[in-house]
Amino acid sequence: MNARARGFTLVELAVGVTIIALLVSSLMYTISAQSDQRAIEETRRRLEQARELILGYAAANGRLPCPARCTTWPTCDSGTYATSDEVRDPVTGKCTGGGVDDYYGGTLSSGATGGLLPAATIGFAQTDTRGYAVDAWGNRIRYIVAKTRAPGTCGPGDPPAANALWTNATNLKTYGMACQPNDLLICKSSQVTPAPSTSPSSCGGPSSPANAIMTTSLVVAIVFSTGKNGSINSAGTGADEQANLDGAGTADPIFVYHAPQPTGATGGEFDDQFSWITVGELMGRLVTAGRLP
Ligand SMILES: [Ca+2]
Ligand SMILES: [Ca+2]
Repeated sequence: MNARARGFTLVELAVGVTIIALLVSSLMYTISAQSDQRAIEETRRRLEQARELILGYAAANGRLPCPARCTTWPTCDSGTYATSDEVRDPVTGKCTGGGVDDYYGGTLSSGATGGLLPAATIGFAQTDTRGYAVDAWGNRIRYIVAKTRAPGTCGPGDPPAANALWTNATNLKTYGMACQPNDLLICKSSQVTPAPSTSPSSCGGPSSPANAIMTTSLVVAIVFSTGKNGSINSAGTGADEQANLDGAGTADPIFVYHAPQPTGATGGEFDDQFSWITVGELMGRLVTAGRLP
């Protein structure tokens, strides 16, 4: 009996093992890609649901909710804000909070307020153990709400810019449907010349194609997920993602949204997912609910 007849040679075994390894890794890759895609779709669904719940809350209460906040990351189990209720001054209607900070929730440099989706206030079901709304990766969903009006848009009796408008039912009713917001910018890229700026408020870049998706006069609220690469206080490492969670002391109301892209693309890796509410949608819902005019 020669060697060949007794079984496989080492070379044959190696080829066999390599083929099996390739099959397994391609299967694993497919499963992982499918699982990523499912999480992206689930997060998209949660953001849409959050948008609907916010609009439903507005219809019932005549105003937008304020963000929830947290002072003790990552648990949020102590401190002033240990729940996912909105944080709001009941007298002025202002969304209250500390300094210029969008990690934990606070005032952005425009006066708009960033923070976490107020899950308890709007009745959002997918939460972590502390009751905060989360995306499909378990990261807390962010919520930003405009504060003031574009000068003169409310017509006669234009309220002072310092007053809360979108989170104050009385002011919204008094000043009415012509009011336009003046805080939140959604841009296509952070990597343009001139750069996006809050003063004057502009997404910068060339005029054509414009770098703005939504200008300050259109958006009253933004809900977003920091995506798979997000963490407790980071939207990711890409420059465009970092525009969405600038961080303690530097938070500005400029946001960037576009299709996902890998590391190395202009603007860096990007996987944040967005949803927003325009002033037209809000006013339409308030009219339908009999809150306005
Ligand atoms: Ca991200
Ligand atoms: Ca920003």
